[in-house]
Amino acid sequence: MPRERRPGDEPPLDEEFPSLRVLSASPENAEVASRTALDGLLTSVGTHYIRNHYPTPETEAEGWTISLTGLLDGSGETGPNADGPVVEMDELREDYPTESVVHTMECSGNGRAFFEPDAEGHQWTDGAVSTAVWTGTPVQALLDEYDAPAEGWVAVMGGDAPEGEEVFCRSLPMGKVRVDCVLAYEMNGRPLPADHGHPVRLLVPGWFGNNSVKWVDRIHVADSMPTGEKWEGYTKYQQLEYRLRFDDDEDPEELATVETADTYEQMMADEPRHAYFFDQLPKSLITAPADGATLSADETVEIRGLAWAGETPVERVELSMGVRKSRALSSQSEASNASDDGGETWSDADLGEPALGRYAWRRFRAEWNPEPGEYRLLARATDAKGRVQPARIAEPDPEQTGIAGDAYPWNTQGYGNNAHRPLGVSVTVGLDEI
Ligand SMILES: Nc1nc2c(c(=O)[nH]1)N[C@H]1C(S)=C(S)[C@@H](COP(=O)(O)O)O[C@H]1N2
Ligand SMILES: [Mo]
Repeated sequence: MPRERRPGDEPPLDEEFPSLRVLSASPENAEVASRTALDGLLTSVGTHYIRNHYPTPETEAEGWTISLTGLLDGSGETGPNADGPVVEMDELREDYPTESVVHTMECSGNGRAFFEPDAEGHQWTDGAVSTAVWTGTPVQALLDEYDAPAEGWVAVMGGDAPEGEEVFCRSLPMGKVRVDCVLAYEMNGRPLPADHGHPVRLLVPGWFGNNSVKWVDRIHVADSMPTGEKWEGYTKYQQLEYRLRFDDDEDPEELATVETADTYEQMMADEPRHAYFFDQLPKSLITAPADGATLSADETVEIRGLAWAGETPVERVELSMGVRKSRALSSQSEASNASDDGGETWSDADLGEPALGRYAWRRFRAEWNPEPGEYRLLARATDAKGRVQPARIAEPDPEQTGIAGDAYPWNTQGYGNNAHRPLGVSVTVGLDEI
């Protein structure tokens, strides 16, 4: 049964999840330790990354309820103390339709470790991304049952904050929620494990993990996001965290309506404000060969990996095999100009079918017959909107608020890094023969 894992508990987090690299044992934060473990379309429950702001709470499905407040069931919009109808877990499972969605979930802090200078927060590298099958009740069905308005915001709250701490509350536009969001009570066909939100979590397909609230105990519907003094204790994780910010001292404006809320894309096109991390950005990972591998020069090498872009289909993955040292280079004169770190020439990889739906990553692969040498392999994804992974992270520059000059904007909290260069792998092919 789900339980609270207290510091000093046995087994420790790293023994319970040997495929994960633990960044903090309490609250539980752990990323997939090796890309080899991601080399497939689905991630097992024990390999899925975990990201918590507070320790995993002790919860039971029996007796768990979700309160519905705000513009539901004909009641008016109210504040944090509003009363409303409650839905029990049994009702959610039995009285509503059931839907499953395969979702590649990435933490918006994934890749923070590559920011220079450092960005504050856990130093996730490349393993805060995973893909699972999530099953539950479409939120739309619940909204209809309780006569929710057609527009506005749905604020979803987690039951994990200890007394006096900020509630993990996320606001989602009604449009998104009605289309595809699910109140999930199963992960990969089994009841939700404690660390992933037992007994029920919100699942926001294609959007960054921070939107998928775990341990949901309240849903509040209103014309605007919960903001301002009235909602003290509920605004931090929407208004201060998970937004693109360039200066810690600056208080971002509380952009409360659907019209005024920035998404990262609107911001790129528009005047810079403080985009919320909603939809995921295009990104790719080479999962084979492994970083640091030594390969035989006599065999064809299969390069494999995964690419995702949130709600948008991935349309193309390109590979670059940079030559750092090769037989050709070493036998040439110095005039032949040193090595190439990758990124100078690109060729298309073969894309796998989007077999698990539009919110799941796609596989890519390519065959490669290198001569002996040392190489740096890079992958770069492009999506159907024409968004391409940039090469690197920019220097801190408050003027650069979007992707420009092939660089991702440095930001104080280190969110959303989808630059391809830090994610490359280095391999040696038949070194002895050089
Ligand atoms: N209630 C609650 N929900 C939460 C969080 C949290 O700390 N509390 N973390 C969020 C973040 S930042 C991410 S990336 C995902 C991670 O989900 P997972 O632990 O199942 O991988 O959960 C989200 N939902
Ligand atoms: Mo996250």
